[in-house]
Amino acid sequence: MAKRKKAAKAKSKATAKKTAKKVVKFTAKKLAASNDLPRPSAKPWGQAGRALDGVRILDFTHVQSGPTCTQLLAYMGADCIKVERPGIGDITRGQLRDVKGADSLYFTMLNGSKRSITIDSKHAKGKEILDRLVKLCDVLVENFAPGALDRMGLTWEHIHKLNPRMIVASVKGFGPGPYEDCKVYENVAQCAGGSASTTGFRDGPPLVTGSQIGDSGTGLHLALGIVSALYQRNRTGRGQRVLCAMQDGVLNLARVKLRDQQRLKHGPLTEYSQYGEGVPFGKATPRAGNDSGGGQPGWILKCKGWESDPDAYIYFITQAPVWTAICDLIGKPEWKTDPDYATPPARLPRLRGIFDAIEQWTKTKTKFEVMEICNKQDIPVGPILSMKEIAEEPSLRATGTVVEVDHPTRGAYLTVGNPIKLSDSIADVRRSPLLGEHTDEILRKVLGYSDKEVAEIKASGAITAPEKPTKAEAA
Ligand code: CAO
Repeated sequence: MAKRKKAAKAKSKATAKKTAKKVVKFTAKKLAASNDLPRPSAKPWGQAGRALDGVRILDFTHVQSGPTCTQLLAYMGADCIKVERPGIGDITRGQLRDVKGADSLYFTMLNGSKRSITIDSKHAKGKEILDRLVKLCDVLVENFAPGALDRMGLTWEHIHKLNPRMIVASVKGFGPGPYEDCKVYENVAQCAGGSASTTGFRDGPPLVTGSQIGDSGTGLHLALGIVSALYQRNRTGRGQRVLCAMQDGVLNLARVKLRDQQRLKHGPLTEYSQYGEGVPFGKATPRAGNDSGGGQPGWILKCKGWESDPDAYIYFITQAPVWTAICDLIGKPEWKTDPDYATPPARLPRLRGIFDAIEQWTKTKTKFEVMEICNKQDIPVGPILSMKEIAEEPSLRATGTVVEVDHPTRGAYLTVGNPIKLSDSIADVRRSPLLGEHTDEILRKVLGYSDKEVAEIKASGAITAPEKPTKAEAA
């Protein structure tokens, strides 16, 4: 009797399972039909390929701004074909060289996960190969000086005619206007984008920042433009031009300073320490030293060891909700109720004295001790980490933000992996290519040239550097 009951129970369980499966199948099928949505992948997370698999990029970038953009897209899974001038390549291969004869870190850290083909874009046969690439790629990315791409014959009209789906993405120094023809490097953009005039100390000259907000910052903007254009192409079926001017990119990152420019019309900027020091404001947003950009006052303070270690400092934010905890920590419990210190507006004119008092405490601790103690109490602080400390930080290695890759001519080197983490698209950070390393492979496997055609191309001089004349020829 018990046996029969058990069998019946098992049968009904199996039928219920089958029905549930049917319902799920039916619903998914119906959904797919009605919304034209693909079914969710059944592959485990992180094993369903990468976000930009299938996107092919004709990468005409050089130096820093363009290469940062295409490296990110390559990390996201795009097949990035970097076109370089035969025999020379991206100029950064040889700049700031640390290992004789090997590609520099300048180059290797900006061109990971890409393939390299050498093509002389001004050679007739080279132009023919490029046209073929244009037809087979989704995006052309370039950051030549204004007009250089057109001079190669790769005008928007020409590209669009060959491949109406092609997205043409460019970094230029300036947008249309009086400076549109200018060549621009990082620090020029930092200055023209409003960053330098607002960086540094009030009594010193304008300063550029070590973060490459002009180059890498604009590369990031361009990457977003490209991905958006790819998304729109799904609807329209056609490509478009994407332009990011470095001046615009820097201004976008420095927008809080344009905010402050407008606030100046209505009175002093009370969170700037200049206000507490009684120094009048001029007509433009001033340099604010290490003042916190937002409404939570902060400053960089010395920590134990500052006399010999240039990085023994911490950024300390006196966030209002944790003010009482700060008072207790630094031995100033009376400030919790003193009307001169108890409220954020009362503290604003006294910030210098407040930070001096906090520093008396931070100087007795290492920056990591301050970090430990303050974070337990939710007080926001940030140690000033040196690049040595960052390179050696195990948690950054564990997340793939700092990656060690091997290289055939220079050996292992550190690079910055993908700072954007996608749970179903795991970045595959590979070493940068040698100059022209994939020329043969791309000619045959991507462009479909036969052995005979590849031989002709090689003989034409379109993919190889011109032979150096012998002494006799030169004479
Ligand atoms: N085959 C043949 N010629 C090639 C080639 C190839 N594969 N690749 C590049 N060239 C040629 C170009 O056609 C161009 O020649 P022409 O001027 O005769 O048309 C030339 O190489 C170099 O172009 P360029 O003017 O861009 O290079 P540059 O070193 O003089 O200037 C830079 C560099 C960065 C100032 C300029 O490219 C620029 O302003 N770019 C836009 C802004 C930018 O990205 N700046 C960031 C730089 S990183 O700090």
